[in-house]
Amino acid sequence: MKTKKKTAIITGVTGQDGSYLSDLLLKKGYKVVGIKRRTSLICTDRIDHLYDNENFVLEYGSMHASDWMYRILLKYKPDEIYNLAAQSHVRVSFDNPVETADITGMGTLRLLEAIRQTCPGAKFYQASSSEMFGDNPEVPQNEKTALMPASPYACAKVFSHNLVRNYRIGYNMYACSGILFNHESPRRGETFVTRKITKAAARIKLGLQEKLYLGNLEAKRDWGHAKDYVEAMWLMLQQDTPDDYVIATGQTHSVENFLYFVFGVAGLNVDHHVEIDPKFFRPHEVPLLLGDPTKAFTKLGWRPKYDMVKLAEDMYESDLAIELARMQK
Ligand code: F7E
Repeated sequence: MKTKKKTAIITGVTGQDGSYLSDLLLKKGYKVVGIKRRTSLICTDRIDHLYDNENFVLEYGSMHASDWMYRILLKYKPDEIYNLAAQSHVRVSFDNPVETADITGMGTLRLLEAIRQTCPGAKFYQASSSEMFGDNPEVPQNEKTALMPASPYACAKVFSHNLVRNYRIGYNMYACSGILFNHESPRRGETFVTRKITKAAARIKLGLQEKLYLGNLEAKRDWGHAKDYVEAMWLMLQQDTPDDYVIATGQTHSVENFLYFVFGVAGLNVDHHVEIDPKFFRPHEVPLLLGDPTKAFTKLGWRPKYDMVKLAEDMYESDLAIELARMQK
């Protein structure tokens, strides 16, 4: 007997995680409905390779509104919904706190409420974040660590995180939060610090750029590869009961370490090319993130394949190839 193809809805499908999750679910035989907000400039680079895939559909929708949510949920009757849409840049959230709270916080409430009213049996994944631990000095951080958000972005993520628990208990919905620590890749946005460093190193190496300006080099992050982390998202929705999980590598490195490692791989001298610019500092910094993924290891059987070194090499090699290809055009 032929089993019915599963349907998944992914908000934020044009982002790093949305694109890797689409790749993964399509490979597993899902139909994927990707939601993107309308922009006058086309920004679908990360999913352009899926354009001809008959199991991949794009629909418009903004987290500021909910009319489309009811329409799309009734139209596709999804088995799984992954809420990856957000204003996800922490520094930007200090400048645009209201917009961030509306997309990253209220957007989740709009979606949960639309699911509750149209398809309460669907499984829901929420992209929670290690930023929610904020400046809590307790390490390593696990699912029980107190949340002390240190930015409008993190406050909005805490709001969403609490809602997931509320809908799970209050309405018996299958709703999970993945508390994902920083995850990067060659598809990472260019203003996040890892990609900023690997892209600049490639451009400096090729003589296309002289200087790289950075902010706080002392901050420490637990960096993993986004490709590994989307597998954890999927695993969370395949369990018998819904729950929240920390997804991390269990290793932490400073921004300075990451910078020296990448410049070392490129054969570049940090002192010649890197300068500190106060505009990249944050009003309230998160100094140290280090995750304890024991629960995900034991309950989901999840393991990351990449550590910081493999991740940084992957990103630098990709940026070098991109810049070389641009030069040859
Ligand atoms: O900053 C420091 C900065 O912007 C990392 C998002 O995906 O992960 C991400 O949030 C650290 C911070 O990521 C620059 O002060 C120094 O301490 O790469 P980032 P983030 O803020 O940790 C979490 C898990 C999320 O959920 C978020 O959505 O690097 N830093 N110099 C800098 N950061 C940036 N962006 N640019 C600099 O020049």
